[in-house]
Amino acid sequence: MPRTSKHSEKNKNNKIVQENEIMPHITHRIVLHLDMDSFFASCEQRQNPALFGKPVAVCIFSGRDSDSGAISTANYAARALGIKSGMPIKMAKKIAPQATYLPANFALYTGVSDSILEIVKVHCKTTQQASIDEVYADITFEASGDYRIAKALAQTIKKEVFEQEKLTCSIGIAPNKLVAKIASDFQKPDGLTVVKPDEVPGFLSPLPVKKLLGVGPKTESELAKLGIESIADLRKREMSELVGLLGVARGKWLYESSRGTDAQPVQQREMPEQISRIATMKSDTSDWGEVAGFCSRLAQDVVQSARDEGLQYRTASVIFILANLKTHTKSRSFETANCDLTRLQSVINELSKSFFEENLTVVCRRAGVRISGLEKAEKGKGQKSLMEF
Ligand code: TTP
Ligand code: MG
Repeated sequence: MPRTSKHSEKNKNNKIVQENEIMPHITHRIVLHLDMDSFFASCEQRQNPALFGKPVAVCIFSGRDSDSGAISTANYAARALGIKSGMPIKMAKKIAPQATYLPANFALYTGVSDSILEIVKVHCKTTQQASIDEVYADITFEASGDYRIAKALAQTIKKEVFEQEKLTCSIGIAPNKLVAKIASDFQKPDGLTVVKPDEVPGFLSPLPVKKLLGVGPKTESELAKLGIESIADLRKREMSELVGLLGVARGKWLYESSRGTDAQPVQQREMPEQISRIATMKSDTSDWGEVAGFCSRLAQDVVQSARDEGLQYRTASVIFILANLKTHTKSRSFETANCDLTRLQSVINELSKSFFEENLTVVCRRAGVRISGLEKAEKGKGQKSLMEF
């Protein structure tokens, strides 16, 4: 049987992973997770105060026709009308024709994201940016292991974010990243939720399993078939049962997660060497224009990922996987790094055209885009190129 007594769970949650030599009395970590509220939509509202109180949705237009694409995010007034991230723009407009629909302005969001990270860094030595609008900080030292000091620190950060950026965020504080992230989402918007080590089981128990990282709609419905709906339900199951259902890695992860156990340290992710997207085309083709168009759409995703990570590229490559499964790659490097989508798309055009002119008989089945020679966008310098959206 899995260990479910409160005592054993508390011991697990209190487990210290990084030795703390300076403050040996600290027996557990304190992790802060900050997540901006309806981030893109809030940035837009801030730029145009007339939108305050009204439903606003930010759209990523695919360009196929005037309304094709998906909702990136919606403010809370638009969410109350039923608009959600990922919903087709056309569907959202049917549900809520009165809402304001705006195109995404990534340069604006990236700039704000940088400023938020700077505010957190002023107060916390160890930070990890997890996405464009969320950051973790290990505040064990800053709070001297005391949750009251941790809470005051979070209040200071929230105040500074609001004063400097005129935006609200939600913060979670807990003994690890897993629980801190769930806590930041617990009282959105403008929330602050503190979960002390002995409160972890009680905090998690009533929540639906989808709150755990890695539980998407598919896993959620598989678990529901077994009568597992809440995290408390999940905790009653043997590890072997979860491993049988979800495989070793995910089964173990869920078993540990349901107990609020997460040993991952807060650390700045290492810079990736490359970012790429490869996909299969609807039908095989020898038409360079078709391949280039396909890759140009993938390029939007590649550039977005790079921007989310605050990265710029020096080298752009197009990958052609032929019907005979042979792979060919064509690349071009630049003197300067930037994160310009137009530059990437024009290279894709040139490289695709020259590849098909040099290889008249090839038939392409899959194609992709890769950026490499990545470097951090420097503030000021890098910002300029990020603006070139
Ligand atoms: P989230 O933090 O997931 O969402 P949010 O900040 O809009 O709202 P919440 O108050 O619930 O935190 O994502 C941050 C930004 O990432 C969001 O503003 C827009 C973008 N995003 C997408 O473009 N597509 C998506 O499907 C999601 C979930 C987010
Ligand atoms: Mg957010």
